[in-house]
Amino acid sequence: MRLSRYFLPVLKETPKEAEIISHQLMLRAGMIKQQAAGSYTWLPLGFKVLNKVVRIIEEEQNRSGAIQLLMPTVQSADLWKESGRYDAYGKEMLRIEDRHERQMLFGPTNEEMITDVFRTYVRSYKDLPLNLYHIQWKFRDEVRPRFGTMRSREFLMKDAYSFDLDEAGARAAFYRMFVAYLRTFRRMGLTGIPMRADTGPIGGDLSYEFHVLADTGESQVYLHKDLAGKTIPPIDTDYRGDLKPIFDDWTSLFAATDEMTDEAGFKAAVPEDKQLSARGIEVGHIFYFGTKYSEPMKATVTGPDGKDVLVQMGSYGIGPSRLVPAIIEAFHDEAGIVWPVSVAPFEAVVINLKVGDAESDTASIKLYGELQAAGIDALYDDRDQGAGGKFATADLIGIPYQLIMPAARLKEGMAEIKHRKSGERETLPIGDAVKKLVALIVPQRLDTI
Ligand code: P5A
Repeated sequence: MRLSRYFLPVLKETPKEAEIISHQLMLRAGMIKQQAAGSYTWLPLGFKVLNKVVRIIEEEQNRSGAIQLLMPTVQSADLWKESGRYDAYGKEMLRIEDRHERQMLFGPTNEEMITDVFRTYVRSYKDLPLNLYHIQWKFRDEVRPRFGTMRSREFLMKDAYSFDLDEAGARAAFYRMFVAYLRTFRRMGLTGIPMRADTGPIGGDLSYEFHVLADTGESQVYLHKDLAGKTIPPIDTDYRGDLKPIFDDWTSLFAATDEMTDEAGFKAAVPEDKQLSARGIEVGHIFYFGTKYSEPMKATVTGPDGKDVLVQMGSYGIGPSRLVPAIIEAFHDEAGIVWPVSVAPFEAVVINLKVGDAESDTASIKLYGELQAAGIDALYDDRDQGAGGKFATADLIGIPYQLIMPAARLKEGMAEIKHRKSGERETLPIGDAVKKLVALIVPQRLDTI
């Protein structure tokens, strides 16, 4: 992408309405624009990051055996009356009436609709286990939408739904998704810490929220220190085998939100030198709720003995549009965002310091082309403006590597690579720059952990 032809409305000033750093930086870096309370346009740079987050989620969901489909945003109230949640959901649900005066709603979640899909097609236990997911916009009329896309009214969710014959099968599905979540967050450079949590309006008795630690987090969380940097054991690429040991290992260490414990309970459970009381951002939430929906909606399969049994269900949510600011909360400095390579809007930027100078233009365009040919997601800053502004933009929008050729260096056949994270600059022959960047970038894509 040539920056002179891109749409990147960066702001010089920090907007006053933004209280937390991620919201400030998303506005300043031209990633989002507010349209109404809790509703945002994803501008090109923001949309590019959102898509990278979504892609990682898809890869890990697919790898775990979940199958992607797409359900509508607007739902019929009838399904929700069947499950009994139409009245129970309250004011968070945006209720709509169509021209025929039929009651509709903008979906806050999809347990009812997926149960309807399931009961329409699945008849036999032989079709189980099944896990279906989609990535679709949701609407919740939050009392306090705030912090930009962190808590918005319209937001993107990955929601998966598992169907099993019995509780043992449902638990195995739960463990599979649990491990997929650990891996998903790790691939974004984060440690997603599972916490016992309240099930709220989704229901059931088993649920874990995944939190990323950040000072600006909305939740108070209490955890065993060792969870913060815990490793995830390698698994079979297709998730065969028993994943309960990984679940047990991660959940044996204390971690809970303040909905589930208080300071006293926490201090009784964890040795003093291992206590970590912190703020957390909830980036995912997984539930096992058995027959809560299959029973009222009559979703059954024929079991091995020929008798009908209610299907056992769980649901598993991740908020991609919340993850983007959560990642920024974790990775930024005074100059701006410091994206991990795996979700960076561009992996490298070629900064032409002398646009219009034949030598500089030729060298920059050549390097930009070579980076693209090598599969690097590259940006070319070909704007006719001063070096200071170019460096400031590259730092602000957080591109992990900047490739620059100051005029004096160019004459010697040399270029510089600036590492956004450390600030380190290294000088190398222009001919080695692309190879060097590929060697730096490719392992950090984390697509094979
Ligand atoms: C699980 C999937 C559910 O809705 N039903 C389907 C279950 N869970 S949840 O915890 O209510 O939401 C799942 C994740 O969605 C994100 N999220 C939000 N993101 C931005 N703004 C919001 N207002 C918002 N509400 C929920 C969170 O990441 C949450 O973990």
